[in-house]
Amino acid sequence: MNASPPKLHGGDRVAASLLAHGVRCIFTLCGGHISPILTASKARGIRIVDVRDEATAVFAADASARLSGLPGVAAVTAGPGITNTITALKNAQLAQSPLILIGGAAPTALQGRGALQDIAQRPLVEPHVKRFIKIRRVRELGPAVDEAFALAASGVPGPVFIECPVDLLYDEVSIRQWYADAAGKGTSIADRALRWYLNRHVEKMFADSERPAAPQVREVDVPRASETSVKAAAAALARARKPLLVIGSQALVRADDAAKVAEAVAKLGIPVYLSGMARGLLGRHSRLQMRHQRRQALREADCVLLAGVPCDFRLDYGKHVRRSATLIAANRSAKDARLNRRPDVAAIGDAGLFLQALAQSARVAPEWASWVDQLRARDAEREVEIDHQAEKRGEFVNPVALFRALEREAGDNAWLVADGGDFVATASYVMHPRAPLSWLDPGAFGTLGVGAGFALGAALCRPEAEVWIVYGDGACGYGLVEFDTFVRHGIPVIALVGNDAGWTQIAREQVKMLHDDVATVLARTAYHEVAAGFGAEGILVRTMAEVPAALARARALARSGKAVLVNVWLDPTEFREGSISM
Ligand SMILES: Cc1ncc(C[n+]2csc(CCOP(=O)(O)OP(=O)(O)O)c2C)c(N)n1
Ligand SMILES: [Mg+2]
Repeated sequence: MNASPPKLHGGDRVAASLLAHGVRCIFTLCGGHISPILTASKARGIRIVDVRDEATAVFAADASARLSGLPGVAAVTAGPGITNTITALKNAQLAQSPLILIGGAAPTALQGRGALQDIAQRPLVEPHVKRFIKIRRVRELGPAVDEAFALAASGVPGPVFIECPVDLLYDEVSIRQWYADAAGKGTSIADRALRWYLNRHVEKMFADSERPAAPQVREVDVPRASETSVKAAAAALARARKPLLVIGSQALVRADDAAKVAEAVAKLGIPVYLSGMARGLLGRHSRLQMRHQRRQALREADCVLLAGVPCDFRLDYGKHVRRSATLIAANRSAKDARLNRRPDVAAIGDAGLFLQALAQSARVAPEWASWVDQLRARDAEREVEIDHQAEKRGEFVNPVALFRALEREAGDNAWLVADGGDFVATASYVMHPRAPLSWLDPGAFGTLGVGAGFALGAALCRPEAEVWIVYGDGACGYGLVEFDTFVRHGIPVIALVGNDAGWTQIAREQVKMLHDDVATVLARTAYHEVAAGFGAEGILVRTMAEVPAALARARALARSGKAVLVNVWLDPTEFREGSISM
């Protein structure tokens, strides 16, 4: 006898669409509202990575989007599952990272009637996403995924939310039965009216759902800067004696293009500062890349090209660039290109593609060589100062020396996730990210707590990489529980915790200005033992002498598939003196 194939339930439809869009992994924390999506995805070979906090799931989807260029996917349950994601969603929005968050919701007929976990989700989520897609019919489930994928990565990338009520996800027979039971068998007029109403409601839910529409992978809309702007920028560069290039995360949203962007930058021959996700773009040894004294270089430059970098606090709202300099801003967002300062050339479009187009027409001017040398000399001077700072010895570990050691010890395939305050800022000056996209930080939102989720996303996108989380001891507290996730899923990340027993970046200014360290003091907590408690490996380091062996051991353990936490007791340092965090 030929049994007819089982009918696809709503969860199957979502899963089939995700698969068609190339999704290989979903980050989640379970809930009855989304169970059918998880089981159906698993049945189709999509890896389900279940974490211990919904924020982690979204941070992981964010990281996976940044590294693959394809939207990352997280699924969370209705109500508190969704409210727990808000910080991570906002972080992704400000970092312009394309991700898709699938959220459960109360049954369609019970929304607003006091159902479990039922809240008005749109007003909470809508401000943080490109679109809030509310599903009302089973037939809309697959097309909603198509729409979300096209939207998330188009234009200025960002998160998209799909709200899936639970009664659209389970199989039709059960749902019809559930509504029939709810309608009861009463004979009063009210009972009959309710039955009529619910019956009509169910018919609408399943209307036209017989044959699911085939998933459609739509073209992503990639904005390109006009030819006029490319020509104007090339002409401005040709006139410049001291041009400077600053490249930010947005220039790498087309992750697969990283090598082409790097080639274009090399061809342009302009000295360059890299920030955010662009930090490893040119590898460790490029002649053109400067790492220090950016503010001074910007003041001296007569032509500044900001590729995917807005004039926000990081450029002192545009004041770092000399008034008389020609400013070229390449940005997918017209608003960001003009933020706080009107550029002479606004190239509205993908900054990476703009650099590639510009490299074809621009020519390296011979006089730039001395400008590059001048900046390089200054960079080298700063490196010598850093060496001096690394030599200082105290009772415990000097963070500058620790990162000098990590720079030597870490593999060529090291990926660095930055989560913390001063400790991380020190790393950003001392470490040389190895490859394009090999440095992940939260971005403009400055969110503490991204570490575990980012590392999870990175480790799954780059299974061959050695993933380090550079953690402040304060920051590590948010996601320490995810060592449980790393162990259960065999994710071999290495957390390097800079344990200075405090929220030092805040304490530094607070004590100086307000003479009180209240709320900034932590203990030398045994974070390595916490990780060991979850089944990972924990290593305690208290002296500089122990550092090289500890780093080597951590790498070896990670290579054998283990997650590791290295808890390093730090000495106070003046390295970050004077930098403020407001
Ligand atoms: C979610 C969140 N809460 C608070 C802050 C404010 N903040 C910025 S840096 C910092 C201190 C970080 O301490 P730690 O991670 O230990 O790094 P340290 O500065 O001590 O090296 C704090 C609390 C923030 N950026 N994000
Ligand atoms: Mg600290």
